[in-house]
Amino acid sequence: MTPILKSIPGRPSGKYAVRANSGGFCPATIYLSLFLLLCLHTGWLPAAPAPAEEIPSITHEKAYPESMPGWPDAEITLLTNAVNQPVHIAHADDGSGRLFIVERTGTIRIFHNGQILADPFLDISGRITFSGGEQGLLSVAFPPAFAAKQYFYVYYTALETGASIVSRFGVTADPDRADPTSEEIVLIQPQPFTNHNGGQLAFNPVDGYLYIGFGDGGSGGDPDNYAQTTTTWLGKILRIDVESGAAAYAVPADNPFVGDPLVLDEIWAIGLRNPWRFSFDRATGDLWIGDVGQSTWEEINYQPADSPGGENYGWRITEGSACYNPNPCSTVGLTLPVWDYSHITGCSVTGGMVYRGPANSLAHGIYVYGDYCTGIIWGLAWDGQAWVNRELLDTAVNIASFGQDEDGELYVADRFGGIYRLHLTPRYGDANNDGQVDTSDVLSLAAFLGANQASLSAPAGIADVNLDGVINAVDLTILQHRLVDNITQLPHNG
Ligand SMILES: [Ca+2]
Ligand SMILES: [Ca+2]
Ligand SMILES: [Ca+2]
Repeated sequence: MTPILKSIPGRPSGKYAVRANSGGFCPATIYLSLFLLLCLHTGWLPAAPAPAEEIPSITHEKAYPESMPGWPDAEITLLTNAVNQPVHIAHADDGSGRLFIVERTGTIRIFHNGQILADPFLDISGRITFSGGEQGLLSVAFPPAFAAKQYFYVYYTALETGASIVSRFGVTADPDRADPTSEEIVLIQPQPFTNHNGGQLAFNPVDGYLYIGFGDGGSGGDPDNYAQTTTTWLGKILRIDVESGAAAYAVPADNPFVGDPLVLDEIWAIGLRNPWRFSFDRATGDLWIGDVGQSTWEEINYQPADSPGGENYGWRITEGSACYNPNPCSTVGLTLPVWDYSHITGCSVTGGMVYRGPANSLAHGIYVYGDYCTGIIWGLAWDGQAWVNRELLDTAVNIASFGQDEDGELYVADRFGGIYRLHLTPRYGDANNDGQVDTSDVLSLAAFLGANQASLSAPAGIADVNLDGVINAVDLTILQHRLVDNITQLPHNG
């Protein structure tokens, strides 16, 4: 993936931002005038509403262009509510098709063949505390080649001490039951307060190392400035090697601060407040971090796969892209978020995942994330010049986590409810890729097919409304009939 210059687009206005070059709604009367002008200019004239066999002859065809992902239609469907306070969803990449649902209260449940198995995969509820709202069993991660290894890692808050513990557990002869007596502790991080524990574990698909997210230790405003203090793991993402056989782990030799006596060797990135859900793009290895803000800004951070690490994501100097403490501040040396949104729109970001599922290849590359409080799910993508953020769905879900299955399809965990499947379906006809199918798309498609050969904002598959593999006047006519003449339904999206 091309390294990205971190140009920060304007903040989202209202519920979501609209890309600067997107077409707005074009009333039919205005559209008709413009369209006629355009057609006169291009020499292509639309037929009057006509039966299919009289669709005008093809004047131009173009191969699919390269462009940004196509904004999808989104909906969620409940898979199961037979879970208690789910806060994480993972798969084992072992071909079993199982989803592992982490319950904050100390159990991991298996969702398989459409139901939650009666017996938990793991039950360590006797050794954790979840008395604080951000404490508990917070995530599970399966190492590369888990199918052969049959062990995995969890992050939890320890009973009595409240410390954060990362441990390894083995699976029994029954693949659906882990052995709670097999615990091997990888590391322990004492916690000064009960909140901001971070809690994400994830293996980087490129380097195979385990990444661990720690919050700033809690309270409010990071009173001890832990996130900018490089002699603590608090407020950091760590990168360690738990698979080389070294006990309990090894530090990769290419960690960014190895050899720097002022920084702990495990540290990969600093300046995080409460990285509640980070993930790696399964196709590229890019790292995406949702970092929960203090009281004003929620943020998304992006780290390309070829980064050597060592980024300072700013907290508590910055909250989102704004100065926090001190204020005013210098942002020299800081990596500011690629996107942030204010507490007008939400209150606590839940970082998500880049969509790579088979159900909608046109949407590949969109980073899907949400807000815990408002239940809004957004997509964030790079259009070649700027970051574009768009609301995909406004839900009633307290979004505790996103997850994906072995194929890459996405799921949503409701902290006070169940597990939902997130469906992202192509929005055929949205030629200008603004998230709406309207008459402005007819104009965009006509311009694309016309003599001036304008580029499409959407991946071409979106404009190929009859799915015959080419974009041509037939697609334009279908779209025109649907939207202007209101004669036919699009063959897709109803
Ligand atoms: Ca930050
Ligand atoms: Ca559109
Ligand atoms: Ca077509």
